[in-house]
Amino acid sequence: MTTPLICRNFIDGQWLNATDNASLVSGNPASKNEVVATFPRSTISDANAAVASARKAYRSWRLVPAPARAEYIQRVGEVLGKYKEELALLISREMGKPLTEARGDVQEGIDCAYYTAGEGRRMFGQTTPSEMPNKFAMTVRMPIGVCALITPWNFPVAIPCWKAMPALVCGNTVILKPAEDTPACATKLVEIFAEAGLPPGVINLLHGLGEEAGKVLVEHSDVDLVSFTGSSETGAFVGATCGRTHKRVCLEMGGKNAQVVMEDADLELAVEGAVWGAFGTAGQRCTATSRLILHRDIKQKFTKMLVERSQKLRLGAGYESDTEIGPIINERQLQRVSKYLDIAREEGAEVLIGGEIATEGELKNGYFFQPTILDNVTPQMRVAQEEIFGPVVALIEVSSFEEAIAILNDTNYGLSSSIYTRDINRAFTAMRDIEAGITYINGPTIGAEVHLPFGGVKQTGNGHREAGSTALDVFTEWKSVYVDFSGSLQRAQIDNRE
Ligand code: UN1
Repeated sequence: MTTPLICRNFIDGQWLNATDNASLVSGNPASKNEVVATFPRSTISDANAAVASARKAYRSWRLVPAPARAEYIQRVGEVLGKYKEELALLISREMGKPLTEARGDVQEGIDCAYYTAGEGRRMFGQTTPSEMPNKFAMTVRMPIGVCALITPWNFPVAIPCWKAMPALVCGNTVILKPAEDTPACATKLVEIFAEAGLPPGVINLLHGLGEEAGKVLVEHSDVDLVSFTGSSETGAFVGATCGRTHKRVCLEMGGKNAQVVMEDADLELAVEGAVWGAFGTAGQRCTATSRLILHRDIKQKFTKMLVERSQKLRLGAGYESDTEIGPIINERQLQRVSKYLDIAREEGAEVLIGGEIATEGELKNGYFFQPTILDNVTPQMRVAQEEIFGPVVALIEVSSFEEAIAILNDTNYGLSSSIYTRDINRAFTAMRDIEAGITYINGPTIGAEVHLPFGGVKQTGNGHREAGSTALDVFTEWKSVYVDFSGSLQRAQIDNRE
């Protein structure tokens, strides 16, 4: 056990406690009694101060040339690289994921920095002919203003990076409100932004509870945009509030991602993909595989191979070298996963392996859930429809490709998807017919890269895509500019006709 870290808010370049000094604690999910950090329980006045700081900084930041703003982000990438190992260890301790995955989380932030820095010298608009003589027409991207970024605990570095970096390169200022479970990761990340030399107020950090600090930001009249990743329930509140207050809003919510395995698939590869997709990060990814749609001809063989592989997975603290599956983030989530197992049993699913909270040896000190495979699941069962966010995967048998795609699509969500097949025609049909923001062919449902759009259809999101060049569409608005150099009044739609 180490001494708890003391985290503070970062407002206008100052590290501050909450105005009334109230604080909260974050823990180590692999060791229930260990406090990792204390952090401010921000009040309304802290939130107001963060918004005022971002508003003030916006006046000058928007005028810094985009390539110069991008150079700050480039430096954030370099500084992140310097602290990669330290930050990965902290992620493992506070969030729980195995070190290799934690390093990937930081690397995703670094990749995002370098990719986004490049956008500072692109951010292309268009020039287009005018319908009038001696008139010039073009489009330019404009920053939006003050952006509140509300981020989850499962990717405590990558997700704040892929929101903050494009927001900043586009000329906005930001207030990061990180999840209550991972305040130390967010603090270290913002320290890194500060070390890279960002001017005061350009990035602010506001800790606290979602229903307090987060809610103030979402309702605040001086916040122009909210970018939220998290549960569908909170997303509905964020979306409705932003609708009422006319804010720009980008929502990234749940998934019920499926991997299809056809009868012609490379089964070894498909099993490997399923294990990683379903149990990586203990299933706590929006992109996690929570349904395996299996062709009946291979189902028995595939299931046997999957069970054998999954039984060998080693659970443990993320920072222990042989750990493959880390803990669930907290007691509430652990109970939620457990409750879904009760539901699965009531609905008639068969638990092939797992199904219980793991308590052997050291595991009882943390929030561990056994990797779980549910068989005999029918498409309409709750465990086949609702996001569980744990190491639980449901097996669904199908008799044809068409049935597989129909079942894959039959959910309210549409984030990630995957199909294993060697048939090129099926692969292309799947690419066309699957309703999801991301489709993998012969790869698992997880593994998105930062330079491609990230997001989903249906109730997963509200039509935006983060990452890639599409992040610019979230964090800018278009302005159409007309320059008339004719020296006379030229009326569009009227004076261009005889
Ligand atoms: C998430 O699950 O919230 O594709 C993000 C992946 C990661 C990002 C996941 N690169 O699984």
